Amino acid sequence: RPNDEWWKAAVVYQVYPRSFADSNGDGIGDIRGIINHLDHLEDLGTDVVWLSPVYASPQDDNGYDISDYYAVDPTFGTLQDLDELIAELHARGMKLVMDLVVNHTSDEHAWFQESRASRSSAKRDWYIWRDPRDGGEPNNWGSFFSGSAWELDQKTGQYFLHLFSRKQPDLNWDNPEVRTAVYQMMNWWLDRGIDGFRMDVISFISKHPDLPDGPVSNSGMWGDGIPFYGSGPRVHDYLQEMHREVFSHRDADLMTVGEMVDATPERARLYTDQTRKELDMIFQFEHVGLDHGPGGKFSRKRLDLVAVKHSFARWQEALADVGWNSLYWNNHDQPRAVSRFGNDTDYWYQSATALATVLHLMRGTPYIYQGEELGMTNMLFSSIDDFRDLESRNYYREALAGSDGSKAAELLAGIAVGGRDNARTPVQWDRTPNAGFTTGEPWIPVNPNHTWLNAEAQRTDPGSVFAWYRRLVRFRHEETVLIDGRFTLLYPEDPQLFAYTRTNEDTSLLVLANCSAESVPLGAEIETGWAHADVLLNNQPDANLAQQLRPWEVIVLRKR
Ligand code: TEU
Ligand code: CA
Repeated sequence: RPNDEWWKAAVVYQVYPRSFADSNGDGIGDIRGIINHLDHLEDLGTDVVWLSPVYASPQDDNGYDISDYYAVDPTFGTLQDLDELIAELHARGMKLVMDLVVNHTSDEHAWFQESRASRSSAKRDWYIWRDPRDGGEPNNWGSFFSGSAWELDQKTGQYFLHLFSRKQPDLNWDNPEVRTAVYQMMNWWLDRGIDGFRMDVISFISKHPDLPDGPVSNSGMWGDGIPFYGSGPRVHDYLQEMHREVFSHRDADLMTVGEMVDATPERARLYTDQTRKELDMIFQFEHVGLDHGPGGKFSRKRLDLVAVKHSFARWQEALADVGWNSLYWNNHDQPRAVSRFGNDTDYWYQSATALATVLHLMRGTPYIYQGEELGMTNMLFSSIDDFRDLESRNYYREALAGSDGSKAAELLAGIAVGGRDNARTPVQWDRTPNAGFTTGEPWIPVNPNHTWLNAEAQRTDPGSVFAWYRRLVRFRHEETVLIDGRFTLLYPEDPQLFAYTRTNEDTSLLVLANCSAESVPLGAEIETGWAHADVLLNNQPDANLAQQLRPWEVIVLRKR
């Protein structure tokens, strides 16, 4: 019987294929490009690769709009390339987790084509169709990508629901045929040898049957439907059914992680309690929302470290005895951590390593997003034409419409800091003109700092961000206290220090990070209590507890 909780000692590396490595010069990353860079992933110590979607797709949302779940998009390669990737990863002791995007499909999926063909279509009920209300949208829900969440189909006179773009119609999970078709597809992929799924917005699959209007905030005109589809009425039934139909009879080391925008610690306990047989872990959004301003992700406010610490501590405690956390700063939807939470100018190395450390040594499975292990930074996009992401472009268009244009610069500045394209600039492999990403024209600009910030420069440098991540990954593999140790937050109200202990019967770790650009004195209790402890990690030479923690200094100590 395999160790069914192996993923507690694992580190996951996310590949966003479009931006990882291009093997054929068309400017878009592809599966062959990933195969060519497996040494990098292996050197890091990666246990699991999470691959963002490579399925057939019109690429309206870079593959999160799937038109055929059983095919690889020619942009990324072929099914044979994918089989080769699976085999190569397995040969190196790594696993492959695929993205599962089943809250919605592409509007170009055959299911939707059939569904929209007529009101009497056998697949009409596979999607969420409603008659107009007072000649307009069936309810007030807004889409995540601006505008209404409803689109009128002229031919049949009904609206279909799309929580994301109008090219991403929502599936109707209340229809059992839909669920059977999804489970069949999942089984097909697991039979092909993949090791699990990252489930896109999976907590949105069960909508309140009445689809009531949602609350409208003062900043927007559309209502928020999350109260009626975030962890909706039947979501646990569906996940338990999925477990029975897909996972329960498999005797392999699989893992599942569900993306949940609406997650709370209480909900997370239900989703990840192993006895309930739903998911292994979830992605929650609390810590990445703390710098959102009143107008949302594109209007940011100053980050309050105390709030970040309290948030993490709450999740650590809530999932201490039941369930499990996933730990992340970054993914393909979030700005770069070192620019957002750290200091990418004066303390780039120090803050990248300090942030990595406080995250990785908590209880949970750490996720590294491509380029994070190099300390890649946000891109200073200066023109709306440089943005590729439909979320940013739609937001800009909608916010600018009706205004006299004077808001343009302010809007652009908000998108430049908060937009998803920050995470999507090409991985910086070397210092050559396109950073070794492509020999052609990259689909999105390469960050000019690749001349000094790149994998080639870091791979052999023991003082690099990459080397630091490698140490953290090894630590996760070797230290059981990271898995079973109790978490205790220290100095909870301190606005600069992020400090905590992890303790089990054998050992105690102290993580001390100065998350600021000023020096911080340490209390006497640390100096006396930990004076004889071993220094396991320190991102600056000569740790000295009697003195101050230098800007963005992190120290990890062990007592037995
Ligand atoms: O994202 C879900 C989601 O709601 C957000 O995090 C989203 O990225 C957006 O920025 C909200 O403002 C998932 C995927 O990770 C994302 O890439 C997709 O665009 C989205 O679902 C639709 O499939
Ligand atoms: Ca390519």
